[in-house]
Amino acid sequence: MPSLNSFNTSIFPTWCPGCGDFGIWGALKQALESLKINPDQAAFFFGVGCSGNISSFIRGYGFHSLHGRSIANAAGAKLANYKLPVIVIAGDGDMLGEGLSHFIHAARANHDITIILHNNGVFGLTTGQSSPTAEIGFKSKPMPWETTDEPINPCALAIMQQAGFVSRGFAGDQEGLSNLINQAINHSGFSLVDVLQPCVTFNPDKSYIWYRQRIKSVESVTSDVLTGIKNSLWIDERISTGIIYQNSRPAFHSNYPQLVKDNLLDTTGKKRDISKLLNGFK
Ligand SMILES: Cc1ncc(C[n+]2csc(CCOP(=O)(O)OP(=O)(O)O)c2C)c(N)n1
Ligand code: SF4
Repeated sequence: MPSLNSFNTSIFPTWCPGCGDFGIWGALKQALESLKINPDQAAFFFGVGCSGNISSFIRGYGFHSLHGRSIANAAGAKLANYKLPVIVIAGDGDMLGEGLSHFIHAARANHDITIILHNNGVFGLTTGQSSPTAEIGFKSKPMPWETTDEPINPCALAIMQQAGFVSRGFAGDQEGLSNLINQAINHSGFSLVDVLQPCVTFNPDKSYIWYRQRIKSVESVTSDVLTGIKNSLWIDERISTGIIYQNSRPAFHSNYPQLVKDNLLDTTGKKRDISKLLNGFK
């Protein structure tokens, strides 16, 4: 039986004091513990950023991807072993910038992977440039001119593609967030947890108080695309949290009997001799 400590490594997080990533880290460990998933029973795929640095702070099988490529690697792992819970952890810059096409295609294919999106409106690790979710008017030290681009709303985008499970959580509500992550992992199909994550250093205006004044639990989950998109929008100073949209579309792998009948890892893992291939690199 896993405990919260089962997922700790010998390295304590290097995030700035007060960073929302701490809450997400705690919520993830809590969700895994409640699901009784041991560190060796899931695979984590990390983007590049302060968020992706969690790779050093969470014990488990993991792959630190190239910038923007965590979803592509995660989808591949799921196809090779559909029995494995696959969790992607990345920032809004990584996933909605360079990685945006992977996000959209994985959502429309409904790959059975869980996305934990650290949404802080900035490229944190590279000192606060505006990310694709920054609101119009955002300014920071390395971005002295106001952002004029419309922000991307990852929940609306995922709903538009009829992803299976679309939710939004808050890093300042560890209990609620761990509950969302738990349900996202349990969902068979693409599951998004868009986490409102204060970056206290480079986006101090979007503080814990700022979010607390605006977040409101969504009244009910819907499977209607238009209602889901409407509920996902940041309107009138109100940001909905909770499970915003859910459907029962089959997950990508379950459309392919050959993947499900013989799990690729079980059938090919033991038999293949790759020495010839490796010798080619000598
Ligand atoms: C291919 C490539 N392009 C750019 C970078 C530089 N880079 C590193 S982290 C990062 C952005 C991180 O922002 P985000 O994904 O929002 O994560 P956060 O640090 O805010 O958690 C960038 C642009 C890189 N490492 N690799
Ligand atoms: S720069 Fe921002 S996102 Fe990165 S660790 Fe510091 S507070 Fe967190």
